[in-house]
Amino acid sequence: MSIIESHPSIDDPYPTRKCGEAVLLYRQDPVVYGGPEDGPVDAATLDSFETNGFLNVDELLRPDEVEDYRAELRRLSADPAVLRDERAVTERGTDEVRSIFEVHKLSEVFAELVRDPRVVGRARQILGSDVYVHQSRVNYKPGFTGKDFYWHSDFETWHAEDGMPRMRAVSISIALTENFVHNGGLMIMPGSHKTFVSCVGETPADHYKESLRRQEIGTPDPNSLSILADKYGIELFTGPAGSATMFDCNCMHGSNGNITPFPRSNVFIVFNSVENACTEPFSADEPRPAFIGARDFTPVGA
Ligand code: 6CS
Ligand code: FE
Repeated sequence: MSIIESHPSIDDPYPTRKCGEAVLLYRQDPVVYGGPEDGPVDAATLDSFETNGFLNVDELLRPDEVEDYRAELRRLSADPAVLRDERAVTERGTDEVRSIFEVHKLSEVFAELVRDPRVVGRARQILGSDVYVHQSRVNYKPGFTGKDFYWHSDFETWHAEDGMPRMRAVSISIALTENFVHNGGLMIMPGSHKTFVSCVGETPADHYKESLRRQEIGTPDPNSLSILADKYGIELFTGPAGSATMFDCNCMHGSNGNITPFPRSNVFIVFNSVENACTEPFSADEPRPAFIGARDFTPVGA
């Protein structure tokens, strides 16, 4: 019987990768910090976000706008300078582009999307403050070879490796291609954002070089996942290009691989409250590079 060396404390209510046994902990942070008067999200949708940890927008971007972003996606993935950059991550075993990080700095088109009130307005409303971009990426999930993203809580990684203190960050995933039931769409366990799964293991040096292709350390054990799935269920998000899902940093989520001919590409932007700026990693020797976990906390729109 392993002794649990770590337990929640005043300075770290979310210990993880500290001991040899998984532990399920209660969330100790609010989910929604703002109100219906603070932005485009109505009261019922805010209530649903508080309960489930996510909200969907059927048509966040108009079809003509989607075309602009898809053209930018193609431009970036065909630019040799981008492909040589460490911010371009290929799929394991092939040289297919899996993700390109920091797209809001690499591309003025995506920089504009970050500042769009339909996007940042929702994030400010939910987080109840000014926000900065903790991370942005495009995920290509190409047809035939697109690999999975195993179950994980983003917050677990951002807390352990980027030094994000509390749960006051939201992600938005905007579909740039149709998300069908069969081409590896986003799955979330509704309500799982209220349980923090403390993971076993220790963060290896330069963990991101491996975890961005396939994450193992920082992913929950099968028993914890079974408990969460039995308690919360699993929701799979489908929708046309231009639709979006905004979700809490601690939702348990993942997506399957894509063996269909139809790519499942999205742009993914993480907003963190300026009142929750990252400090030192809670469970890693070094913070990850700034292109993955931003160290510039300048509010969007400042
Ligand atoms: O490690 C991270 O920060 C990234 N990994 C995943 C699978 N989701 C969140 C984030 O993009
Ligand atoms: Fe994730």
